[in-house]
Amino acid sequence: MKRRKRVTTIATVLLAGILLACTVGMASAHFTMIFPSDSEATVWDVTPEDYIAELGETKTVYIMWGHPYEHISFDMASVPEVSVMKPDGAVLPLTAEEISVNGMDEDGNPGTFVAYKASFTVDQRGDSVVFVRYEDEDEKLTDYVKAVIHCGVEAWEGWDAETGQKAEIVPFTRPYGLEEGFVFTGTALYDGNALSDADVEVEMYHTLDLGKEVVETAETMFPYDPPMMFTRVTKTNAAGEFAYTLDEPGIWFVGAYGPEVAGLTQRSVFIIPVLDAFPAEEASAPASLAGLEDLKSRVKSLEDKVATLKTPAGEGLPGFGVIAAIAGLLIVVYAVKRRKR
Ligand SMILES: [Cu+2]
Repeated sequence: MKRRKRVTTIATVLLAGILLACTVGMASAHFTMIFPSDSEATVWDVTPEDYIAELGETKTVYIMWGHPYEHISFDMASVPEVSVMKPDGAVLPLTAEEISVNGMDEDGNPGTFVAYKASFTVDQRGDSVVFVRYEDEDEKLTDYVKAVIHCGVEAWEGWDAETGQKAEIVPFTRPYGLEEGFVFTGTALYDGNALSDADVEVEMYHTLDLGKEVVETAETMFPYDPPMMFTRVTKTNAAGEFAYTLDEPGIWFVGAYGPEVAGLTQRSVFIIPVLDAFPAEEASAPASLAGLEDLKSRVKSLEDKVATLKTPAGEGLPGFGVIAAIAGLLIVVYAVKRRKR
């Protein structure tokens, strides 16, 4: 018995050591980011509105490689293949041009990183699907990434298009007009077939300052496993379907891990911009609630006053004090009702 316990303890210590070694330097997941930002200088200030285009507008998408949640950047190790599928289904290959973007490396040092950009003109109303294939030998990943650029009132055509990539997420949920707290659902495909029982990682993008702050908070609050807050995980069912609640406004990444081919894991990624709650919640709500409580307590004290003023039975008409108190009570009740509306 004793010996068995000792063996178990040694095994536990060894396992803990191995786990720790794995965790160091491996924080959240790598993702290929497709950001249709306003300019090269403001590439990181991407908003959900950047995924909206006007007819005739030239959109430039910036393609970066890194950990979106922590705002950690890595050089892109190969040239990404970039294309756009127009609302009518026509596919246009785009030219990827190398750029360098400012960022922060794994160790928290500022630096510049190899990234790419590509442009196209939005010449049809509807949804243009930008799709990218990027191979990273170091990370042993091939990413097949999609982002939707929407154009036109009620022109909700094309967002669920299949581009025919080797690995691909096809959404059930229209990926725009989504608010924080909405659920995103889709199917992961590999070679055109359902990718069943696959890990799906879900991660939100942060700007540099916000990323640093939120990572620090997570490390303080969840020291036993901070990355569990950076990268959320769900799975696909037998039909390749998955669902996840996107609970904060911002740019989200959803990636389904497919099979390994020649040592590289084939992953499909979908990028989803999420808006603030609409309509905006009233900031004054707590204040008016406090006011309501105050009125309630005043009603209560007036009720008490009326009770004490009440004349004993058979002693004639109630006095002036009672009438004044009742009148006061009615005014307060009226005020409360108005506030409640
Ligand atoms: Cu990573």
